[in-house]
Amino acid sequence: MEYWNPKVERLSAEELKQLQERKLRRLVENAHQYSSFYKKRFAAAGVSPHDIRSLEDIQQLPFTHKTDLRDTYPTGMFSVPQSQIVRFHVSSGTTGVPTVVGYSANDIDVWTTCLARSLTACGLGRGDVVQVAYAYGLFTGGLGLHYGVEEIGAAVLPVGAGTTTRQINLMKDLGTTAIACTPSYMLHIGEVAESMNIDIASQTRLRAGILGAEPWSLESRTRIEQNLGIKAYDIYGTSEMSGPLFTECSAQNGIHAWADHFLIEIVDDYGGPVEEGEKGELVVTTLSKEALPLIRYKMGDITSLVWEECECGRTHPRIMRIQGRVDDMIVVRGVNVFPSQIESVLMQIPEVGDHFQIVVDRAGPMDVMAVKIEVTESTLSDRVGALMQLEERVAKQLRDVLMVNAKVELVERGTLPRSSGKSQKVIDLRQI
Ligand code: DLL
Repeated sequence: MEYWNPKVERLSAEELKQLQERKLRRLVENAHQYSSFYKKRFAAAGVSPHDIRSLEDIQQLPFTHKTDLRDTYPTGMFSVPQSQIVRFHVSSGTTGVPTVVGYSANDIDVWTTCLARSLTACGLGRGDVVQVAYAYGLFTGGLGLHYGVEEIGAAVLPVGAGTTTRQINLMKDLGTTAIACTPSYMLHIGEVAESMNIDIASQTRLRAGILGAEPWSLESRTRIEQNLGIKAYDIYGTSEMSGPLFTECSAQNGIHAWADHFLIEIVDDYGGPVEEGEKGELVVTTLSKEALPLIRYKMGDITSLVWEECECGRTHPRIMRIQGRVDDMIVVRGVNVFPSQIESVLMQIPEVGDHFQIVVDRAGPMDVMAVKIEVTESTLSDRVGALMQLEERVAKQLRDVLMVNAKVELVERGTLPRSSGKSQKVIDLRQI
C-alpha cells in the first residue's frame, strides 16, 4: 500500500482531533484579529475567540454561506493583504454574482499536498500519464489537478475540457493511464471512442478515472468501470475549499478528507450535529487556508461522515458519496425529488442509455415531470408495443422510488446535450 505521507495519513483519530483543536483555536484568533468580516460576525453572535477551547465549542460559531462571499464581492472576506495573493480562481457566476477565491503561496502548497496524497491513494505515481480533461482557467479543476499530478512525479497531459476526438487520439498515442474529468464527460468520451471504433478497455492503457465535480451514482460508476475497463475514483472539492482535494482510495468506500487541513461537520436542517454516519449537510472549516479562511461554511452538499479507519490504513475521516445538494432538490407536487435518485434507478436498467434529462413544468395548476432517456437505435426500432412496455417499466420503477409520477420519453441516442464539464440534468421550466 503506497502512501504519500504515511506518518500524517495514519495519525490516530485522537491525534488528529488534538491537531484540529489546536489549529481551530489559532484560526479563530487570527480571523478575529485580521478579518473585519469575521470580527463583525463573531460580535453579532456574541462569541469571542476565548470561548473556543475544544472541538465541540465550534458549535458556538456562526455558519457562513456562499451569499457571504457574494455580498462581499470581490475580496471582502480575504484575510491577507493583496501582496500575499499569488492566484485567483473565480466561479462561473451562472446563478448571480461570481465568487472569487484567493490563494497565498502556502494555500497553493497545501492544496497540492492534499492532491498528492489523494492521487497516491488512487494508485498513481511516477510512470503514470495523467490526462487532465477538466477545464483550465478560472475553474479549479484543471490547474488544481495539474499541480497535484506534477507533485507525485507522474506526467501530466494538460488537454483541458473538450476536443473529444483529440482526447481519445492522445490517450491512445501517449499511453494515458489515468484521466481526470467529470463522470458525464467520461461517459461521453466512451461513446465517441466507440464511434471511432476504438475500444478503450483493450486498445489504450487507461486504468483509472479521477471523476467528480458533479453528483454521480454508484450505478453510473459501475457502468463506467464495466464499459471502459477502468477503476473510477470519486474526487470531491469545491472552489471555496481551494478546488478538487479529496478522493477515494483503492477500497473505493468513501472519500478521504484530510483532517489536518479541513474540519468537516455534518449538520441537520436546523444546523445541529448529526450522529456519526448519519446524513446531513456538509460544513467545512479550513484549518490551514490563509487568504480566504472559511469558518463553518455551509457547502450545500448532502452526505455523511465516518471516522473509522479505512481498510487501506488511512485514519482520516471519510465523506461518503455525495447524494445531491440541498438546492438540487426539485419539489414536484409537494414531493421532494433528487436527481440522484432518478439517476440511480435509470442506471440499473440495461436498456437505458447513459444520458438522461429531467424536465419539470406546470400544466395549469399541476406540476408535471418528464424524464427523457436515451436508448439505442436497436431498442427504438423495436415493436411499438415493446417500447411502450419499456416506458411503463421505467415509469413504474421511478414511481416506486420517488413516490410521484414521471412521464418517460424515449429518445434516440445522441439527442440530449453533452457537456465536457458539469452536466445539467434538470430543466425547470416553472422558474422561467
Ligand atoms: O467542482 C471542484 C472540483 C473540480 C471537484 C474537479 C472535483 C473535481 P465548484 O465548481 O466550486 O468546484 O463546485 C463544487 O460541485 O459543492 C458539489 O455540489 C459538486 N461536486 C464536486 N465534486 C463532487 C463529487 C469543483 N465528487 C460543487 N460528487 C460541490 C458530487 C460534487 N458532487
